[in-house]
Amino acid sequence: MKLKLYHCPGACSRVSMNALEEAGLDYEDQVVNLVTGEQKQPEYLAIHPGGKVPALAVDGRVLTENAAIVLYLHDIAPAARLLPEVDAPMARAGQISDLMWCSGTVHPAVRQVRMPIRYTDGDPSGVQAKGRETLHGMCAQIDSRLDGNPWWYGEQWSIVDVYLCWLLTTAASAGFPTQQYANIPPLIDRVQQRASFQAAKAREDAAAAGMKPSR
Ligand SMILES: N[C@@H](CCC(=O)N[C@@H](CS)C(=O)NCC(=O)O)C(=O)O
Repeated sequence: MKLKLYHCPGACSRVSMNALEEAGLDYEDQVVNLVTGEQKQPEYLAIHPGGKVPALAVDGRVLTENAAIVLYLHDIAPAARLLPEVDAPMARAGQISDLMWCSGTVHPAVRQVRMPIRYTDGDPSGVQAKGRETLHGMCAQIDSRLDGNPWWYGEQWSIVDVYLCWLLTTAASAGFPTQQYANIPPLIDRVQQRASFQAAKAREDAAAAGMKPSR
């Protein structure tokens, strides 16, 4: 099986890359430079018509959306336990719900805080303030779930922790005060100390070194 991940260093494609590393799968990676707008060029739109990263090509067939990619990787490499082993349909649906919450609910709130200008033609400050309010509610939810638990699923690391780490560090890079929540910085540390995170980060750094500067 030939796997190729289209990604951009620092972007949410890190979640899929971390999953590939955790699963120990062999894959090629190709940078799509979001700064120069490569994602909107015809070459990339032919791969992913939505013009976003990540995209995972599997023997030439393309899968998009982090949630779908990590569920697929979990299915083809179950021993890696990207998600805790469950057999009840409700528990499996709960895991899908968690991944969809990260991608469909938390990620847009983070984007609203980081890039409010994408949501309005006018003054973005009100849009950003609303985004911050929304994100505070989500951080409170994450913080309370982590109370007394090292990971989202209690004692077991999962790709959901990696997703949360990416979301929360991205929010923090836009000045959002994630450190106000007692259980969030320790989660970020734990995720970042894991070998698969470090391998993904090293691969991103190597890819970034070869990227053309922004226009
Ligand atoms: N729901 C998608 C979100 C993908 C997404 O928004 N990717 C961003 C990077 S974090 C992107 O490619 N942005 C480029 C653009 O919007 O032009 C997923 O989880 O895969």
